[in-house]
Amino acid sequence: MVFIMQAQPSFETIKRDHQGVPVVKIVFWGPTLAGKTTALTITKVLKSLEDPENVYKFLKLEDPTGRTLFFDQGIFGIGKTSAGLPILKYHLFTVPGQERHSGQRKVVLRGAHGLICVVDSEKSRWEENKFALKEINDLAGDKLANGSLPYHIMLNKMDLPADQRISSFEVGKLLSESGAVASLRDAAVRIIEVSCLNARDDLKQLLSSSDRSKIVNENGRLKKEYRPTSVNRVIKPVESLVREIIIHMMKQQQ
Ligand SMILES: Nc1nc2c(ncn2[C@@H]2O[C@H](COP(=O)(O)OP(=O)(O)OP(=O)(O)O)[C@@H](O)[C@H]2O)c(=O)[nH]1
Ligand SMILES: [Mg+2]
Repeated sequence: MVFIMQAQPSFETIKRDHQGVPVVKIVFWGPTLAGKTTALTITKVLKSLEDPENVYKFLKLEDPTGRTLFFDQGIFGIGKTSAGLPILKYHLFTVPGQERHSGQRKVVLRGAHGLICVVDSEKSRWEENKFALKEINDLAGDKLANGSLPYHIMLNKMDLPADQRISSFEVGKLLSESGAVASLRDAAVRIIEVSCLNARDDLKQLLSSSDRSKIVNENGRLKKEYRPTSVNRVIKPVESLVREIIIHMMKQQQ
């Protein structure tokens, strides 16, 4: 009898910070103006409302037109050990989407454990989306298809009128044709439709809510059930990736 050993995809090693807390790196990828910085900012605002002690760093580096220069970053934690440290930290980065910044994107991508590809649903941005997806596919090699670099696709700007938007199906087709996913079905489960604009507006409305005592707990933290749905959709890919990376981590330790 012949046994065929299947090679385990090699997952990026997880480093620990100076206090021994494991830190995972997640990168927001995508063309300029797709909404990467906006998505990171929403994550930061939500985390500051729900779990402020677990917000460690937030930094944006923009040019005068608001486009990212080099990268933005935020470091957030999960839970708390008896020593008062988080169980895990996740370090989020955005790449600068303008095509001329390809060198910086490569540097930012190095060592990533997870990826969120932000796709601009505006029809006129199809070529820019294609360029960004092709670039990540070329850089990541077979890591996307073999699961060693888990990823999600955030199809942003769903607030635009339907006739001005590309559909999830078209993005899925592009993904499966590029070889990043095994099939259209695989692509479909990785795509989430969001509107960072709606999420931002809903957060603003929540913050101006006249009855704050109802939405916060005894420590003044926003109760999870009051997370607006639009915001939940923006946060979901990060939360799913963190879960997937933890599972990888545990498998590797076995
Ligand atoms: N209509 C609409 N506009 C959005 C949405 N999300 C972001 N924007 C706008 O799109 C523009 C670009 O957003 P950014 O988050 O700065 O884009 P980026 O992907 O970080 O761009 P680079 O830093 O150049 O790579 C801003 O004017 C945002 O307000 C959305 O869901 N809908
Ligand atoms: Mg940006």
